[in-house]
Amino acid sequence: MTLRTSPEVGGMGHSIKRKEDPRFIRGKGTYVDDVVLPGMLYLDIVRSPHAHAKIVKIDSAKAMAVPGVLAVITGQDLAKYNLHWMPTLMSDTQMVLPVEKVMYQAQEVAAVLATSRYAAADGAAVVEVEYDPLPAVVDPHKALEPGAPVLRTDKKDKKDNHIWHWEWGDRAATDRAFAEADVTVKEQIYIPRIHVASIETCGCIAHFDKVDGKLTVWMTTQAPHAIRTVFALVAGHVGLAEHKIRIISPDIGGGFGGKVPVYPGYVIAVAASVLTGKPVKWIEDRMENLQADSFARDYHITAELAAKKDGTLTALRIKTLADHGYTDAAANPSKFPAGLFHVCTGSYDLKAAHVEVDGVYTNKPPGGIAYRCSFRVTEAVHTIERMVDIMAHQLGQDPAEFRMKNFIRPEQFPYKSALGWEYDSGNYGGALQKAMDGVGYAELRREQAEKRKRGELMGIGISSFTEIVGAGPSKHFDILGLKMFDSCEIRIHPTGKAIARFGTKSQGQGHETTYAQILAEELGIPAADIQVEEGDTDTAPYGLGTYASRSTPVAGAAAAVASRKIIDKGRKIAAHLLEVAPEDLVYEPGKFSVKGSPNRSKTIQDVAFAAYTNHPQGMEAGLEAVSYYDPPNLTYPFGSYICVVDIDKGTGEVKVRRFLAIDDCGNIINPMIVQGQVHGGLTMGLAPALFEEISYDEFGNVQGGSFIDYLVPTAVETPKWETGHTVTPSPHHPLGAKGVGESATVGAPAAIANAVVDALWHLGVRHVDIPITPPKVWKLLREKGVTE
Ligand code: MCN
Ligand code: CUN
Repeated sequence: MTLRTSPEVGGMGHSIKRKEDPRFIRGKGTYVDDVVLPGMLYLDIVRSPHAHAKIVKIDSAKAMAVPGVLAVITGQDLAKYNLHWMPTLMSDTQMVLPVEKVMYQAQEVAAVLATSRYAAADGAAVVEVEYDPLPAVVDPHKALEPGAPVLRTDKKDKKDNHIWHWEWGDRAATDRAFAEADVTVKEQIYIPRIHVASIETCGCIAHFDKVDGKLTVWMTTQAPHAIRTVFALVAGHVGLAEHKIRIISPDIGGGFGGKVPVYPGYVIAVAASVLTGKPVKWIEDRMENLQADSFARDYHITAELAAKKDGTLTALRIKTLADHGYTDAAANPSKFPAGLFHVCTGSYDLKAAHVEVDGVYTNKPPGGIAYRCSFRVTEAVHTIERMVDIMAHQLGQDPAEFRMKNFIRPEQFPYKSALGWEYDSGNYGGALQKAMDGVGYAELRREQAEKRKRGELMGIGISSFTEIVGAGPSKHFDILGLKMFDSCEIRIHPTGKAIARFGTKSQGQGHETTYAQILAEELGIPAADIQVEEGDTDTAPYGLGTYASRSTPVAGAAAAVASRKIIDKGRKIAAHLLEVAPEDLVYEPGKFSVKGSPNRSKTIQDVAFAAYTNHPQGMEAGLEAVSYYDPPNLTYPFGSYICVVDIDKGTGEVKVRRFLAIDDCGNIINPMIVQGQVHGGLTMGLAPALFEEISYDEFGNVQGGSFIDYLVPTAVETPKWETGHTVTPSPHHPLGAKGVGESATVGAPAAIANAVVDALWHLGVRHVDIPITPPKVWKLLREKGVTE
């Protein structure tokens, strides 16, 4: 049997010759798409051309006549097992396959099961579906108007398209502060719908073994344990109990938040495997991935900021419409339907703030997942950084000085924000100063003034963001009731080598390296002697997975705590070997020695051997520990980014000339990995700032559903990133570390947008919505009377 790589399923052509790769073991691939099992069947999915339509009839006859096609699965088939609907992570409901109507273009309508990928595709092409189109609701504002068609007719008592209202903060105090303010600014900000475009699309191989009654699913998931539990809860009634489900998440080719939800394809593959007893593979192609998987952002924001004459900020007021598509499938902690959006006071000492968000149904794919953003933090950062910039310009003050004046000062930490967060540590002025020195801020401003005289358009944009990552303290954070702790289990073998397993799941962040480093530092065992494993629910301890940059803040802390448990036991064993009291020993990584006689010592390897060969009587043998770490607080990484742009008056093109990112993620475990995370994150921040958007026409037809018009930046469009850091440790994390995986994506778009507006402010431009494309800028320039 040949390897099935993406090109043959219409993927983006990343055909790596993995047959020669020694890691590739038949049936145990490194990527989900590599898993090849004997007798494997393939799924292809029939998708709706309509955004909203009744399904009148599905005719499978022609498809069944295609050689190799075994079955056409419809919603009616799943309904027999009550599997046609499933819960979303936000306790809403979504269709696996529709019975009555479809709710967005490219929604799954039926699935074709066949003996080859080709036969499945040929079958899917000839399934005949008769639709009765219904009016599509595309604009979330219109969705809320009286008389708008009610979309969720499956919900008996639902009379409108409003999902939830959520608000936070002191409304009265905020209103008062606005009434008393000398200056206020107000802006409409739209943060468009975008899509994670990870290298590998989503997919799985589900294998139900009829002999032992066990289901194994190789799956592109960022949260294997949570998925196992969800599967058990959803399919328990058809006999899938949790101990009979094994989720394996191998290399998944990038996650970025898009591989947190459960997609219908997974469920159909599982159902098909349970029914046939054969392994069933489902891998989406690129267009399916872009058009039908969960999206991010899509926030329509009205923001207001108040200040005193001297430029002291006083209050923030925000109202937001959140377009969730046809179901609220956000991957947010249960308590927070708008995620952590209420970190929107950012890096500034604002005394009053109030934020409201309303979730709305429309005829679009479900969401919103985060896309390299800790639960709506990108939206929050973009809003506050744009607003602060507008206020600074409005007051005629330098945006850097203005920020310096309004930052939360280092001595104010731990700082309680007006919206209730307790920021653990920060030095915002330090990071901004370092960025300003690094780019030569004063000189750039001089250059800008000169260029402006000559009519050239150059802008300097700043983003001094505060992130909030590491969910989370279990008293506030859960997903579907599962508390958001995370875990590390360490076993030291008799010869002093170790295996450590985690509840998280790397998608390219290098956990194998950085976790081994943490353990090596704590235990004094060389990193090369430590095997790090994640992503197999049969072996790894339970954890909530990798997203929201929580691995270092939570599982990284668990690694330190579990190591320290090992050391505690090791100390007793060493004391026994050295015939002294445990208190008489001093520990340095890898070695216990007697106080005052450093020559009398035992290494961690001596201790490990003794734990199995010569442990003290009365003590349990072995050297193992596990930690389920519940962080006392989130971590608040931050940074200051400065972007310099030149705008071409003829074409409207924005050229990022320089971009300097100063990040602070507390103590750094691995500088190279952190730099890599920042580089990747910056490119993923550039993308929505200048290129990426998924929009819909009035009928709900997706625009931007392929790489022809969903513009992912390549190396050509990406500037040379300059990076640096400051170090402000987290006071509550055992290693003083904060997360960093999303900082750059969160912080970068505002720096770019601010730079563009900075270049155009003197022309009367106050705000430009991202993506800031050449046609948008060209049109704006012409409106302002600028010609070449
Ligand atoms: N790190 C470090 N020192 C610190 C903080 C982090 O050395 N003070 C290292 C960590 O040990 C880890 C990496 O940096 O190896 C990222 O750590 P962390 O910030 O804890 O984030 P996670 O590991 O939880 O990764 C999640 C984050 C998210 S949510 C998205 S989205 C994203 C991101 O990581 N998706 C990615 N970066 C990605 N990078 C790749 N290659 N692929 C993805 O899908
Ligand atoms: Cu926010 S996208 Mo990441 O959390 O997987």
